[in-house]
Amino acid sequence: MKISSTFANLVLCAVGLLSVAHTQEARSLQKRSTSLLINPPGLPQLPTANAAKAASASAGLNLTDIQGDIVVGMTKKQETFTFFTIVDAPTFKSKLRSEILPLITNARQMLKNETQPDTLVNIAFSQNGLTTLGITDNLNDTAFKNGQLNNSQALGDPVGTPDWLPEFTAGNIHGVFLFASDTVDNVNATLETVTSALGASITQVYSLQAAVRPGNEAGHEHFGFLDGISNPAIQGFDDTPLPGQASVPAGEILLGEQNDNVIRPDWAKDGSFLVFRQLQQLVPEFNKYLTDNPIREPALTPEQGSELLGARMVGRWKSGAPVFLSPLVDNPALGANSSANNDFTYAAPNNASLCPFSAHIRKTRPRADLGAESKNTHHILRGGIPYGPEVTTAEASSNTSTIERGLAFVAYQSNIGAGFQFLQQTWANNPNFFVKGTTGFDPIIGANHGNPRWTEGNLDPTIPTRNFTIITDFIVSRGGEYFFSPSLSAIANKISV
Ligand code: N7H
Repeated sequence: MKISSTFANLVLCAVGLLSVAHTQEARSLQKRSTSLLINPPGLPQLPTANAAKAASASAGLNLTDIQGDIVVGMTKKQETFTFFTIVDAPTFKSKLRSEILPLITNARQMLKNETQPDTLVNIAFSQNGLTTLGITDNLNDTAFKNGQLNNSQALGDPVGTPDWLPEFTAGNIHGVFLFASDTVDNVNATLETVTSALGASITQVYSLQAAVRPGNEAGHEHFGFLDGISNPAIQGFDDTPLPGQASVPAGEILLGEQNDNVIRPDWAKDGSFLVFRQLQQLVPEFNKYLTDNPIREPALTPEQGSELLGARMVGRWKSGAPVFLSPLVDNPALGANSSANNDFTYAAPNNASLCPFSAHIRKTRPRADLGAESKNTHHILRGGIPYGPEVTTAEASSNTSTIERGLAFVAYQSNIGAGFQFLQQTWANNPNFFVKGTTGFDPIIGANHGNPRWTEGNLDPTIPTRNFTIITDFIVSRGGEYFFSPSLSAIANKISV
């Protein structure tokens, strides 16, 4: 990235940041004693505030300038996404600066309960939104510039996007607020504060309320699998990755940092592209498919054979234990152990008998299949959360979804083409990846425009060439948008002026 910051900009930025950080921390210091994040066994923890401070000081990363949601992962308890249109740009800018910016939560605040706010508030803008605000600089990301609707065919969504919500096809989403807390009341109160501060300068297009699943399912997505285990550690933020965790240069996630080699405007530094997708999950239909197609391993009952098929589709058991390390049955102790549950590479024996080439986690991060992890430049930081209620008994017994539920999918990266788009299009949807002719689609997220998907890749270890044809998409894209989550100084010095 080529940066041409002037001294004046830097001073403005520093002054803006200091006052913002002080206002936020003064507010939150009076408040919180418990975390607004969940911490289920098996998921990586955030670095301590001191460790992150030391790491960021040596890397020159300004954690008070980076929006907090970028670093926290899939651990929010309650979260609402509020999509909006800007109808009065001058008023919006002025309110953004005076009323909203002091509420925006930065990365450093998230590292201690005492510095966390009542409700995390983050904001991100679509290309349409930046254009509406009069920002003409090119962020140099084609996917962002064109918007997600234009990308829908390449992503494998059905032709004409019949499943997309009309709110995502109307073309008037300019931005999104993320509100996250431990209670719905906090989220709603902050949503109210923000929307009344912005008044008639925006109209709300759509809100999606999401929440951690109840009881022992906390941290598990709706199919039942522990989610958020394998997120990369950002160098300069978390310098002590867990065994098997990818450690990525900050520039893979944040614009303008090391390894972001694209030319950007200087104000874009330390922002990140936020991919949002509302991914509906057909849970009873998924379960029925597993019941109907068990792996007939002599040592297993048919129920266990169905569980094994699901685990091999994902690459992990519901507990989070990887099939590569626990090939035949689940191992909950391994799943709950974050020092061990990501400690594998698919190397030696590098074949698909332990973990299929088509498994979701092998498709989206092939580890040693590509050689050293440093050869993989396609990392994303996932920050999604489940939405919708639990499966009802009527749905379970009829094998049919009647209520919508799924994953509010969020991914951060510095380059959508190398991140989310690449994982979806070039790996998950590509039947020839990793082994030409015998791997098939990612059975979880692979998309074929609503047409049947075939998958093999040694999904059934007892019959390695068994070909599975999946007629139903267990994940249905309801649409989404590409956003840019700017640094706090960019909001202060560019977006709100
Ligand atoms: Fe995926 N699932 O429940 O099956 N994902 N995912 N994902 N995903 C992962 O490691 C799931 C989606 C990645 O480093 C796990 O956190 C579901 C999209 C990546 O080894 C589980 C949906 C994309 C990884 C799921 C969904 C990705 C990953 C294992 C949609 C990108 C890390 C737990 C409803 C295009 C791979 C974990 C690694 C892991 C599920 C979507 C990418 C259980 C249900 C759209 C990079």
